[in-house]
Amino acid sequence: MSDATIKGLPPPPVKYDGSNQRILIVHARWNDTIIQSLVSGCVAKLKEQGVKEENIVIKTVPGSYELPFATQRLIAGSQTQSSVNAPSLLGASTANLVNLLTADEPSTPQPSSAATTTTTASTGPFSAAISIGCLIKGSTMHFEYICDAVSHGLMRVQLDTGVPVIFGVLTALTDDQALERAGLGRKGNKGHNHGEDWALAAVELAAQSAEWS
Ligand code: DLZ
Repeated sequence: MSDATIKGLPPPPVKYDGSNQRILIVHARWNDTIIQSLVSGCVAKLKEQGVKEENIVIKTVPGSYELPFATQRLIAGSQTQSSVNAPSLLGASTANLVNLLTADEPSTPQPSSAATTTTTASTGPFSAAISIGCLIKGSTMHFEYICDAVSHGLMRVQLDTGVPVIFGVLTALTDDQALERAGLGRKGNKGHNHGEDWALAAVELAAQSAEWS
């Protein structure tokens, strides 16, 4: 038997189709180098799975502690909007479906083209959400409290809203652990970008939960 690790996720049994999915990414801005790499890897893999660029909505919060609240509000908002404005996603012009990497901008609805519906970009329920953060242990108990709150908070959001929420939060004991999990390792091993795995999990859960419900 080789020394290779047995840990990890094998390739999915089928390739899930994300072409009709609308995916929310909410990311913290703490530990920005790592976050940027995780988000880029995640977006690239979502597109590989067929998710359209205009159906990837990215929002930011200051730190990981804010992730559960923001994720919950954004999911709930998308569900409310879609019930008010039912024929949203499929009939809407892609130009009107917000807003890749305009994270810090409020998502301003664009005027619809005459050829499409009057639906605006920001309507349509999210098929799944990916909450991304990076917690790195310091010298106090802060790390433990935030890890605990965020993991429980995000679990609660997905069970309460019925929308899959992918746990994209690195909980690293050292900078190097975090860098390796963002594909940025600096000790001769670049590691693996976990943002890619989170994208695959989101598309799979979105596809499966549509069938399970
Ligand atoms: C305060 C803080 C610390 C010390 N470390 C991190 C971290 O490693 N990763 C992260 O995402 N956020 C950190 N924060 C900020 C908190 O998550 C939060 O934004 C503040 O406590 C305000 O609620």
